[in-house]
Amino acid sequence: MFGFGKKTPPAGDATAPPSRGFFGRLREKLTRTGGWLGELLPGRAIDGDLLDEIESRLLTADVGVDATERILADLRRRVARHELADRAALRAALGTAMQEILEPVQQPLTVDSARRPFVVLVVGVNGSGKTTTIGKLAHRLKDDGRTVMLAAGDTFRAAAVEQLQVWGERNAVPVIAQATGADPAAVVFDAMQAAAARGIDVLLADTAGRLHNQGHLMEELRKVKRVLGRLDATAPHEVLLVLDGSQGQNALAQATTFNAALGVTGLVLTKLDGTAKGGIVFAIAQQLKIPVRFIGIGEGVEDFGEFNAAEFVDALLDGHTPGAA
Ligand SMILES: Nc1nc2c(ncn2[C@@H]2O[C@H](COP(=O)(O)OP(=O)(O)O)[C@@H](O)[C@H]2O)c(=O)[nH]1
Ligand SMILES: [Mg+2]
Repeated sequence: MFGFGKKTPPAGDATAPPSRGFFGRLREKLTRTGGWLGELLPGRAIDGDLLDEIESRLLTADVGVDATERILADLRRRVARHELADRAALRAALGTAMQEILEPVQQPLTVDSARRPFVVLVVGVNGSGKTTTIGKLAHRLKDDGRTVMLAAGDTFRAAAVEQLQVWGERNAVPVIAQATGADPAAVVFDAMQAAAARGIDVLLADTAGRLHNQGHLMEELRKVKRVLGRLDATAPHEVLLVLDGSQGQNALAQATTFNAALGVTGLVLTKLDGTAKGGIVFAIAQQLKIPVRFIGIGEGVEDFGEFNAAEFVDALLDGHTPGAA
């Protein structure tokens, strides 16, 4: 087993200069200048009122009732005992409580080199960012020295195939596609055979996110999954669900549905840039406990990285320095 993660910079704190790279971009894009705490804390007494404000902040960001309760329970006890005397102490305690929820789902996707091709079936509703995620992931895998092939399993819309082909050209990776309306299971089956014949390391299979109704979609995706298993009983090796993080509680509902139908093994949360609902990551971690593999914070290949609990919490709480990258 080999991870293909880049070395992530160490998690910073509010006083450290903003680091470049993905963590810097994350800070810049995840929340406004100053972060969640910067907007609340200056000059405030650390008391029950402040905790109430933090609570509504968490709920508004769609952290969810359970995760919010869990984060605040210990803080309330400690504030009542005057253990958290200053901003730094509160910041540290809050950060720790938030990280404890996310750490269990910080599990990077590892490509098992014994499986060739290693098959990633990418699923999710229309517009969640599946095709974009495949493009970003293909770029990342290639950077890591792996050979990649894409399968255009979204045969419902002509534009979907073209969009995948653009990503294929951009990354110089082959795309296996058929005409609009073709059986997605057949497309993905052919792609897996082609990938095996060419000794490709990783096959990324795109799928439709909307059919005539949800029942049809789940049926079709189950068929795709089954057909892959005929070529290699262990395939697909990852069922990667892409969720639009700006959808808040809706994303959580989608995760529940897809997981019940397909057995999701990993999540990607996209569009965490420019949303106040990024707290949904906590609700998902608390309730579903499915590994969060990657997050998307924009449309470009550089706006994509492995999920890291400490970095995510730091970026949310502290924000960034204006003008720094
Ligand atoms: N801001 C932002 N836009 C994204 C992100 N990921 C995808 N998108 C955009 O969301 C739209 C839908 O993405 P697409 O990959 O076509 O979704 P699909 O229908 O699930 O394949 C496109 O315009 C993407 O550029 C992200 O992380 N941030
Ligand atoms: Mg698509």
